[in-house]
Amino acid sequence: MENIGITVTEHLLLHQTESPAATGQFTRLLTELIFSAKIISREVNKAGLLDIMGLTGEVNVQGEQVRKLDEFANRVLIYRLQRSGVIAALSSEENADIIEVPDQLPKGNYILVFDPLDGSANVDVNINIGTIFSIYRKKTADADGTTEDFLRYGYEQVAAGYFLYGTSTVLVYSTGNGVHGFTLDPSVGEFLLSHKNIQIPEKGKTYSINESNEMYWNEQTRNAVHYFKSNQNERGKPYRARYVGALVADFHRNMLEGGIFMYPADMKDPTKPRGKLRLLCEAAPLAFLAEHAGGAATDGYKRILDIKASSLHERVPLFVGSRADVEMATAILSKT
Ligand code: P6P
Repeated sequence: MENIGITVTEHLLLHQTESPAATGQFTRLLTELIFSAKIISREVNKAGLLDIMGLTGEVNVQGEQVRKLDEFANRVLIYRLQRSGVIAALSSEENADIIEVPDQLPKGNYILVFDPLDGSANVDVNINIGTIFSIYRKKTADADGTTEDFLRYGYEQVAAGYFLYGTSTVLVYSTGNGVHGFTLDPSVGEFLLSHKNIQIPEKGKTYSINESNEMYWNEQTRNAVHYFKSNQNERGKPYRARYVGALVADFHRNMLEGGIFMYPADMKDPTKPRGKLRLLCEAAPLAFLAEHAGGAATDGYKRILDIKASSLHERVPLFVGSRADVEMATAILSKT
């Protein structure tokens, strides 16, 4: 019989014994994330045809303009995951505080952090955007999750992943037992295994950074970026610069082809001295994936997964991707 593809549920069942996180509850959680992504993907793919592009006129907790698709994606994820029966509480990049599960709905032991639509400024110009998720087990005794349940070390994650809405819709996730990619087949409405056991090349060929921030970097950061502009990559050729403006898109390319994504600390906004990216809903889940694919992730000095969140929306510098490239950048950045 021709290969009709392996679904996410089938893949989880095949690996269930190997992944402590892949219990029935976890399968339920992932199923609701996948359902949410299918709904978001449908709207993203017709954003140009509906009055769903553009801004809502509101500003979120990050001080960022909220786009209609941001808000839509956030509502879908909150609604679906609150009804999954396996969640104790949620935290969204769009919401200042944690989101509880209403008492009339069944609760579970998982804690979920997500960025509903990362890079959403790209929607209006038809460039890739993504959803990032990070999963912990509740550690407090109450049935309801508390903020304390979210202030965790990245290494405590039981799973992490992202959906990338682009030329196709892709799911990449790990429960700590390899990193696996699935591509949505719209004709059957299923994510089918397309990238089994992703291994990020030890040394990449691409560096990704917003170089317009150079005037705001310190000297070590300039030196680290200069390294990638003036040295050869793993193929003995100059590194190439690629920057989409959507973290998930840049990260996904570097995961498959090798490379380093950098968002250093900068003094562009004195209120954000540790840079723009968020630890809990961006850096920690992508660091989890990078490491389980053989890559690395630091804040320029220490392993991202060894950082304990001190607040829900804590920001952190991020250097993530091919291990040799991240180690080189970190060595240069750590020089005093
Ligand atoms: P800048 C999108 O807002 C985001 O959080 C990431 O997806 C992206 O990599 C980064 O910010 C882009 O930031 O400052 O380069 O526009």
